Amino acid sequence: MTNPLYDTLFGIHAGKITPFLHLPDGGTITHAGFLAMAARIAHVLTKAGLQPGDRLAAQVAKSPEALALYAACAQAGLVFLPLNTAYTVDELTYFIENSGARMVVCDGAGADGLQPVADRLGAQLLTLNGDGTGRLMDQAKSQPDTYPTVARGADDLAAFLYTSGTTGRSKGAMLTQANLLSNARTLAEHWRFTADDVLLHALPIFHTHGLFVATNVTLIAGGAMIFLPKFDTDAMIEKLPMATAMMGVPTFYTRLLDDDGFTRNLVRDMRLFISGSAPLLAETHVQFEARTGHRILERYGMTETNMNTSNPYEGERRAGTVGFPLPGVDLKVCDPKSGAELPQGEVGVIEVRGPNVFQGYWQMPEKTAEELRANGFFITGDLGRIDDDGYVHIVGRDKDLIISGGYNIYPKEIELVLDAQPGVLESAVIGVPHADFGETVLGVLVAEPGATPQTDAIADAVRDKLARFKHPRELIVIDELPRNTMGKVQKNVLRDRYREIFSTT
Ligand code: MCA
Ligand code: AMP
Repeated sequence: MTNPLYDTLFGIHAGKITPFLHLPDGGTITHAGFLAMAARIAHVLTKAGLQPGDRLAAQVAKSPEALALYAACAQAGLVFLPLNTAYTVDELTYFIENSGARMVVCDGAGADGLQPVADRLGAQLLTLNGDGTGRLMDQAKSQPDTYPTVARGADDLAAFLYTSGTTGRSKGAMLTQANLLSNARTLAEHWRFTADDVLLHALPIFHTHGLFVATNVTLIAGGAMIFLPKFDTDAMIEKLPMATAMMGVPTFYTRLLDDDGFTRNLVRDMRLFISGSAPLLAETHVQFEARTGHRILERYGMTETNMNTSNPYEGERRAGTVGFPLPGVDLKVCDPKSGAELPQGEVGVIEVRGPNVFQGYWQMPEKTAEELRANGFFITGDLGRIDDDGYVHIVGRDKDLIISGGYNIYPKEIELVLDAQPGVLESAVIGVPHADFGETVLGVLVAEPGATPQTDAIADAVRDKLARFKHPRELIVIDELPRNTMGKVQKNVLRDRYREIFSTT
């Protein structure tokens, strides 16, 4: 194979006129049509001077063209760097600079803000709008429908996904072709995906879940996707009868269950519902089965590792657990301090090793060494235990992380912004339960002596700097933060104190 990722996921569909993408308006794009679109884009990228191994950063709305940009990067041997559409210019500047991206593709609406950044950092900029218009596709129109696939090896980098850290600095997780392909193969087989499957795809395509899990699994199996621009309960209810499988974050499931129009009859032809990215409440699992007769299959993964564990396809899908390590993945539960493996049943930090595990953080050898052991085990920072039957339970986190509607939010990043605001002595950002998003963000502030922090002005400052989903839903000023004898802020005390603050929303 000249380029395992492209050949295995995309090239195998050459000449097929079977539907690949079903669009909201009822139109379809065939496999062959999709590959032609990708080839035209790949020509544009190559003619722009991009070389194999160069990074291409994309902050674009979900569309067939956006997905074809991923395929084009694979075909042209580029490293694809997808970015959350909610990121602000401040956040994007860091990603572009840190990755050394040579090209940025963004929505036309964001181009004015990003052009000076791209110019300063020596990156080219093209636009791609949610409706498929923009400079990228204008240039692609006149390009040939086939492209000579650039030779790449399985160990070459295929993608960078940025993930925040406990220090507040985002890190570029480097994923190779082999990382992505091994997981795609394993999952397609484990979940029994075939060319007959039609996956209802409503996830964003800038994260592992929507891009690598949902899309790569469908591609490797030769199936099709109903490609919705975003999650919308009515659209899901309309399209579910045409689907055989769905993947979603827990919020998808709770929102569907909240709608009376979501009935057993709608899902009569479905064979599989998968949940991940955040804990699925056992209660949701039970309610879903009662409503639909389907038991949701929960799995567990990370940006750095793709998927690590899954409940079984056949056999008991156990609520409140993430199932068993996937074939080829070694998983152990270790003492957080010593790193020693703990006896089965005890709670500790989950470590994983396998062909799915990333290569490290881009240009951050120290960070990589802190989390990726020399023996190949990655320290996930998730706290878990393995029960008597071998099911893995995630019971908490050793890392300071909030997961809101499936998006990861690192409190440190927000605290750094809050701490810099006038009148703020210090801050603590915590996750509190939220009916829709699972968890949401609460900012707790302590005033400088004699000062009164202006929470509205502070909220404005946060808005300029950080993506919307990271904004504290509320800012509270208190006299002092609870601390332990070592002086460390006791976030668990704050979480307990405010756990019901959004209980009615
Ligand atoms: C949108 N908003 C959010 C979120 N999403 N705020 C907090 N958390 C969120 N997740 C903001 C909106 O900008 C909006 O702001 C307000 O909240 C309400 O928006 P709403 O219309 O209700 O939201 P939505 O647009 O319907 O989106 C909610 C969503 C979406 C459908 C749950 O967030 C989503 O698709 N999440 C999936 C994330 C995902 O793919 N994660 C996988 C990561 P305003 O108030 O200004 O209107 S990969 C991963 O974690 C690993 C590898 C794994 O295991 O999969
Ligand atoms: P990310 O860094 O965005 O890839 O998010 C990965 C994190 O999401 C993991 O480290 C877990 O904390 C969490 N996660 C993913 N899947 C699950 C799940 N099924 N149950 C609980 N947490 C999960």
